[in-house]
Formats: sequence, C-alpha cells, structure tokens
Amino acid sequence: MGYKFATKAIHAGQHADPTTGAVMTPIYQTSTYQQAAPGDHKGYEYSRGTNPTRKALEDCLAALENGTYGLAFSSGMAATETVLKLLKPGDEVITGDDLYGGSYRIFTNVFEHYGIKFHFVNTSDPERIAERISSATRLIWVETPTNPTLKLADIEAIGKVAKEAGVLFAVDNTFASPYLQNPLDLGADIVMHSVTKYIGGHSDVVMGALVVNDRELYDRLFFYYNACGGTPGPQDSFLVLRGIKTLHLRMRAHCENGRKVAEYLKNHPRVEKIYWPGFEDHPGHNIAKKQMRDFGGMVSIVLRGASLEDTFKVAASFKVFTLAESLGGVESLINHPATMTHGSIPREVREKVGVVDNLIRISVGVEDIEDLLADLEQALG
Ligand code: P1T
Repeated sequence: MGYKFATKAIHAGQHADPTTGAVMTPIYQTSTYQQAAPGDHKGYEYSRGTNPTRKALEDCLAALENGTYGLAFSSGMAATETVLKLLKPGDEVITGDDLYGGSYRIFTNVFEHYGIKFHFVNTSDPERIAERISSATRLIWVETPTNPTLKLADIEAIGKVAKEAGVLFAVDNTFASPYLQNPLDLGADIVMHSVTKYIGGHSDVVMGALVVNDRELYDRLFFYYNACGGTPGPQDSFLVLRGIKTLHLRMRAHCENGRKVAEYLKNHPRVEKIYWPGFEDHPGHNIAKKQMRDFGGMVSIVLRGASLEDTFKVAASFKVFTLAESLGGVESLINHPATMTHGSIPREVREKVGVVDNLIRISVGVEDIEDLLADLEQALG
C-alpha cells in the first residue's frame, strides 16, 4: 500500500466486514473454522496458526514497518524466542551490551543452554560487530535506542556488515516504534517489537511482533509460530488494532513531552547525567538524526550522589508518574532498571554500561507537560 503513515495506521490490513459491513474488524473469538470437506476451508483452520482479527493486525504492522509479512506473538519475548529458534547448537549471535533485561536473560539463561553463543558488544560502533563475526555467526541482534541508556546503533552501517557476512540482522525497534524508525528500509532483515509498549500504547495488552520482507524467512518463522504456539488471542489483537489508530498522534505528543522533560532535567542540580538522543552532545545524536524522525519519549537520568535508598525514595515520591515496569503507554512511568526491568543482569555486567543503582528511566507520557514538570520538580526536590 503506497499510503503515508497515519493512513496506514488507521486502515492497513482492515476492511469492512463482508458479512455485516462492520467498519471495525470484528473480534473473531473462535478457536476453529468449519471445513466443507477436509482441507476445503476459507483460509482459516485453527486459531493458533491463523485468526482473522490477528491477521488484520499483522497486515497493519507489516505496512507500518514498510514490510511484507507480519507475525504477532503473545509477548515481545515470544517474538524474540521465535527468531532464536532459527538457530542451532554451535551458532553464534552478536548483540548489544545494553539490552532489555529480559532479552539478556533469554540469551544467557535460556538459549546458551542449547549451545548458542552470544557476544555482547557496543553496537554503537559497527566495527565492534564486524570484528566479532566468525564462520559460526548467524544473527546480529540490535536494540536502538537501547533500553535503558538510549545508545544508538547505525542500522544502515550494521546492515552492510551483516550483508557482507551473510548473517541475519534483527532490530528490536520497541523504543522507537515504527512511527520514528523503519529498520527494514535501512537494511535489517527482521524487525521485532514489544507491541506492549508504544504500538499498543495503553498499557492494557502484552504482545510482540516480527516483520520481515523475505518470503522464505517468513515461512521459517511462521513454522515456529504455529508449531510452538506463542500467538495472541483475538481480543488482544483487536485492542492493539484500536491502539495503532492513534500511534502517530501519540508519538508526536510523546516526542514533544519527551523533549521538554529532557530539557528541564538537563540542568537540574539533582541530575548528574542524562540520556536523551535529542541532545547534540549525545554520542548517538547524528545517527538518531539520520535514521529516526524524532527523538522519542524515553529519558534516563542518573541522580547526583544518590544511594540506592535515596533513589528508591525519589522513585516512590511521584504523584503523576507511576512507578512501574514497562513504557510507551499514554501515562508517564518511572522505572528503576537496576532492580526492576534489568534486575536479571548481574551487577558487574549492568554497571559497565551505566545501569547503576542511581539510574532512573522515565517513559514520558502524553499528559499536560506542566503537570509532568511540576511532578518532577516536587519528586526531585
Ligand atoms: O514485555 P514483552 O512484551 O515481552 O517485551 C519484551 C521487551 C523486548 N524488547 C524491549 C526493548 C523491551 O523494552 C521489552 C520489554 N520491556 C519492559 C517491560 C521494560 O519496562 O523495559
């Protein structure tokens, strides 16, 4: 579909229901489908593999990422797991040293047990990736911006490294959302999303997604999707389709509020360090400008001289921001990565990349900015 983003967000994959004319895609709450004779059906056999509500969502997700094939999963982790199932014992993966804690956990505590080796490097430097490539490398897995220190990876440059080496290249696009960044256009083979975040947008669904262009790759992923069954139900698919209709509006507001929160915090006496890719002195600023349409709604700060106890006190003192895991919903959230989202990463590993005890991650929502700034002022004060 040659439409622009907002039109795709509202319409892609969806059409009026042929039986009733319902404008919104119905929730096809069915596990199975009648067959006139064995194998004679309307394209749907069993809802683990295919369901019309989920299909509409998958087509919409594919369109938003300028991809051809979408697959929805019961969580972001189920989507990640499905990519890892393409690998075999002895295969190697090159990935980032700053990742969502659950991604680090599935790599080290699940798939390493199946004989897959993971190399954690600074993905802000494509050279660090290139020098790790060996004949056993099968996959490069990159988050950009990273969770939680918002490091940038140059997707186009890494895509070239991957292509030259004949290695699959997957980008976790959760923090940017398809509104801000489309990795397939820049040379990635697979885009992964925790749909739970900006795409769903309302903190009421846990879901994941993969989008690809290559038919053979899609078929391999679809095999595991159907064979292993980590697929979401129609009700959640409906909720996400509904959420996506305002993705562009929400993202503009997240970016606008994110900028104001970052600018407010930059010179705050309680803030020792701030991570937000929109600042010119952010080391990934030029990459962000090149590959993203704006800088997003995530901001992380290190509290000056704060102990773990001081940091907990600040984290618990917000009134508009809610202390909770997750991000990307319309409501503003505060997270303490070291003990919450990244608690499964050993201290010495996480501290090396800045996930220290006095780091706070902020998911800036779309509330009135004056109320958000006043809440930051009272909580930091
Ligand atoms: O939570 P789930 O939908 O399974 O997605 C996992 C995931 C994958 N990738 C990134 C970059 C993520 O941030 C997440 C989930 N993250 C959180 C819950 C969080 O608060 O960081």
